[in-house]
Amino acid sequence: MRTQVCIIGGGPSGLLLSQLLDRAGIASVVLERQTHDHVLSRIRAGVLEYGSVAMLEQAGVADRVHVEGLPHSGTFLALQNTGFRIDFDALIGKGVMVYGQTEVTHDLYDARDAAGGTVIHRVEGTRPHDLDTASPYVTYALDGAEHRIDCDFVAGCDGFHGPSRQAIPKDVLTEYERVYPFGWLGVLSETPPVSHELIYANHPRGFALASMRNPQLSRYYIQAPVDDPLDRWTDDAFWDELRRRLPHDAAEALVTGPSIEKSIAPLRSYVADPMRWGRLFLVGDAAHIVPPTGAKGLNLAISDVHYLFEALKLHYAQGDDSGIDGYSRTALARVWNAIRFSWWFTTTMHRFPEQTPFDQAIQDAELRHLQTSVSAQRNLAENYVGLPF
Ligand code: FAS
Ligand code: PHB
Repeated sequence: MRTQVCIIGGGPSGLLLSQLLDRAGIASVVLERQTHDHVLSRIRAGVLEYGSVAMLEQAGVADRVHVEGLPHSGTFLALQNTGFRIDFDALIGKGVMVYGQTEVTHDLYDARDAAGGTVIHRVEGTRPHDLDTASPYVTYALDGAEHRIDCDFVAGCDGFHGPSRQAIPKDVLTEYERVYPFGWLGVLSETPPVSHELIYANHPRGFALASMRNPQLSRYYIQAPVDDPLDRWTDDAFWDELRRRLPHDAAEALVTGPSIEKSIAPLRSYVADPMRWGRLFLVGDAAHIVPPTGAKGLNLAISDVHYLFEALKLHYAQGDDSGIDGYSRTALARVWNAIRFSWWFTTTMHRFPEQTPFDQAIQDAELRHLQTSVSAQRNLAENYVGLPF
């Protein structure tokens, strides 16, 4: 088989890139390790930056976002059970859209199917080859048969554990990493959200987040030891701990119910540089990971797709490789802004095991400054809703 762009990974970044390329008349094939249903079973991100919504509009997959998505013009922060609001709209005239990654992926799959796009599921042993030549190719196995796809470019949209980043020579790649000494215990429940906007709570017992997916589906998180056995956290234990950490009015209003999903996710910051090697381009989690505190993971993947799509369009339409040659530098500049914000928000809102009374006093001062300073609130708002591409 031959195509112009071979995309490894059928998550949000791979599917979005394929959809955009298709609408620009550029052929692509998506290779996905899991089944269609497995990809759609993942419960992950919940907040879309305004730039991400614009990208979904550009891809022709934003109809449902504008019907079922929840536009948010602000968020709440809380310090020791007392909340205060950051008004994005008043501060910077922009907001975010609450719409689950699962739904984004659904919409992208529907669009690819409608366009007759090629997404090959259940592939095994996917590997890119000859990336430092003008004729790269990708091999994979499906149902025991070996296959090869010749292409012009390979997009590594295969997440943190995929093969693409591994294909970059170790002496070329620089890796930056910070692993946080805690995880997020997340619960999904068919209950009405406790607040019409998100609540990020800093508490002496640990961080908590009240989020949602729709008016009947709530998403909550509490900071927990990343190696905590999940069976330690009964639903009652989770709800009791969440109440202790939320602002008092939210704790009293909390509607609890059985969890329909419960999991603990580790937190890390990670960046791989460069994001391009020869004809290979790393996109999304294949190149970087952020702690979910700033709601940046999915949004960064979408901004990488924006830069790579524009670069490939320029190459095929005008034979101009300035976008391709500048992809890594341009994408990484925005990645590091999000890495910094996510790191700052994580260190400000969580309890660290070795935290001293001085560290605690600094967190309190940071949050009190946010509560009273318009410039501090504006800085948080412009980072949270998303910096321009
Ligand atoms: P993805 O990991 O989504 O997709 C990569 C795809 O490549 C997968 O479908 C995988 O099956 C496939 N693949 C892997 N290896 C392959 C191979 N060898 N061959 C073929 N295919 C292969 N972000 C937020 O903003 N907010 C959150 O709350 C949040 N919560 C998260 C919770 C968890 C548990 C995790 C893991 C991530 C979370 N994220 C969150 C980040 C997440 O949303 C990612 O940023 C987002 O999925 C990135 O999209 P992709 O880059 O497409 O990678
Ligand atoms: C979510 O709803 O899953 C969510 C929202 C905001 C975050 C992280 C996760 O910062």
